[in-house]
Amino acid sequence: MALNHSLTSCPSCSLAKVPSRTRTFILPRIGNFSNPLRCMIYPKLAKNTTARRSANYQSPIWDFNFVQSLKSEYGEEVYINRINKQKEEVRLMLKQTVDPLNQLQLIDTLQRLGLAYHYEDEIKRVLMSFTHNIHNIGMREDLYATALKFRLLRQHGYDVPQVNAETFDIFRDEAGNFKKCLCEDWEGMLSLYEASFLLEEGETILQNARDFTTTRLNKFVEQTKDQNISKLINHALELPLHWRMPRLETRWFIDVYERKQGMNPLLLELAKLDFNNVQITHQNDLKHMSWWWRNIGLEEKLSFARSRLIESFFWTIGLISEPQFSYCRRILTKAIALVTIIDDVYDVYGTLDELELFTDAVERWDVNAMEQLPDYMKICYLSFHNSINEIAFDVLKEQGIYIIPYLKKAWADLCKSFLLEARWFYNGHIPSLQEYIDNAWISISGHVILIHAYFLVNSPITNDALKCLKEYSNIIRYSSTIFRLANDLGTSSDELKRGDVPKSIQCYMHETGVSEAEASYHIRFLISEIWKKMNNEKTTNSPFSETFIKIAFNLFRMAQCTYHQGDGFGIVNCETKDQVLSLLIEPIPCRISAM
Ligand code: 0FV
Ligand code: MN
Ligand code: MN
Ligand code: MN
Ligand code: MN
Repeated sequence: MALNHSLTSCPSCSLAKVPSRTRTFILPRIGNFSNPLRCMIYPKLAKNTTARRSANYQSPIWDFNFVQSLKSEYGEEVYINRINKQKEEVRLMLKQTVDPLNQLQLIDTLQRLGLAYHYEDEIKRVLMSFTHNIHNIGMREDLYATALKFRLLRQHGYDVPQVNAETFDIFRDEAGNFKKCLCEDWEGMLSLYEASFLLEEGETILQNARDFTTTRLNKFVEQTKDQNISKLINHALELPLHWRMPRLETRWFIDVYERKQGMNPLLLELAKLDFNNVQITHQNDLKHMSWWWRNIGLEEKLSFARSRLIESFFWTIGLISEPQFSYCRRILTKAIALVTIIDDVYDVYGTLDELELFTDAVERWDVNAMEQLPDYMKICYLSFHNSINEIAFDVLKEQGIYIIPYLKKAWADLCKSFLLEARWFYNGHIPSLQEYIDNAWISISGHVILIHAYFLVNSPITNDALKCLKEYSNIIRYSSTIFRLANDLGTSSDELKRGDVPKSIQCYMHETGVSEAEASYHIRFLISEIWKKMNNEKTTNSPFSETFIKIAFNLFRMAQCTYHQGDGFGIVNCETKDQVLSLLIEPIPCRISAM
């Protein structure tokens, strides 16, 4: 079955007179990876004289001793007691708030302050009441309230229609345009802007809302003299809430909330204390993983490759930050750190002969297959093989489920896709964008991360979900594809310089003759189109748990966060460093008020 979806053409590229066949973007095809690539084992291994590429990656900036020395006072009993007491006060507040708009605002604030995970059931109950019309009286003409309600309901998986007497119709004129008189209501515009990013495919009213509010908010920012308002709007225009890494957004919002008029000091203090408390759990996870990384020794043995333990762990915070998911974070850190090393083996260091052998060994999942590998690959293979088998052992022991076939398939598909890229590189082949994406949505490793995550989030494992995992169902394909495209936007210029396959931008330029700027625009356009398909996955029946779906969404958010200003993963002295500091290293100063 092919998943062909014609998309509206990218405005930039249609201007550039791209032949019409290239305007149809086809998402990754199912079935590509069920036929194993034939592995040709070359008889001779590379000689010592092999010329190898180098990526000149920087050494890690966070050292083992520094990580082990992390300490925070916010785990002391006095803080924990305070959190527990305040948590219950807020629970009561949630129960006693009855005004619909206040309810919505409280939920939004709790989410943005990173506190919503304490109140999942309560929040569900309140939102459920908003699906009954009776509850909405009085809010219909308030753009801010209407858009906020729409966003929260969609965020929580309710399939609220875009066209509906109670949603946005009232704000549009007879011609269907949003009314000009809305423009002065910046809070309403901002609320509609954020809501519009939950649009699904074909929802033109929301697409119009997005274009309209983007233009108007940009104008508003130019004119306003209020620094605080500009700051809020600029932050939203830079990246919408729905696209942001949740934990970073929490850290940012706590500061914003502190300066907000009419803020609730109880919520503020709880947010800070809870942030600091969760940070301690993250620090412990990190210390644990830093021991593992040191013991496994790949940083020393494979010095050509990126050693990115902290950055890998930071990624897992982006995927799932709640304290109860330590085990999931730890295992995903292993997967990401190992993918990174293996990616460098394929992209930078290995010869084609060696890569064929390595791919064969992973497909066979057999330590005997190691014998043919050069020494540097032996250590890489065995540490990888042992680490992944250990994960499977834990799941077998704890849950009684044998997951090797799933893990093995995910890693073998990954290595086969790496190998295909290496072959393209050595043959000088420049694929079409479609041919490239059919492979590259796998080579970005999103499916590896998601498949591991599925078995680690403690939701019941079901046959339906297993089937979807095996077939790489839509949600896995979409989030991996946008992860890939975002990575290409941030990393391909360096990759090309060091020698690597052409990435999406270059494939598209080669195929259509457009400029680099136009090709980048087209790739951004594709990302936002696929994101609409992702949104649809949230509101359709899915065999996956909410937690798993959240991780799949966060995969893209993390990619956005990592690559929107370049290669935030490979390059160590960049924005990621400050983000690591603010989430993992520095607590939020907080003196607790009188008890
Ligand atoms: C991306 O690096 C990267 F590090 C990968 C695929 C490993 C997994 C990493 C994360 C989840 C952050 P690079 O740009 O070299 O990847 P490609 O696929 O372009 O070689
Ligand atoms: Mn690479
Ligand atoms: Mn690669
Ligand atoms: Mn890349
Ligand atoms: Mn839907």
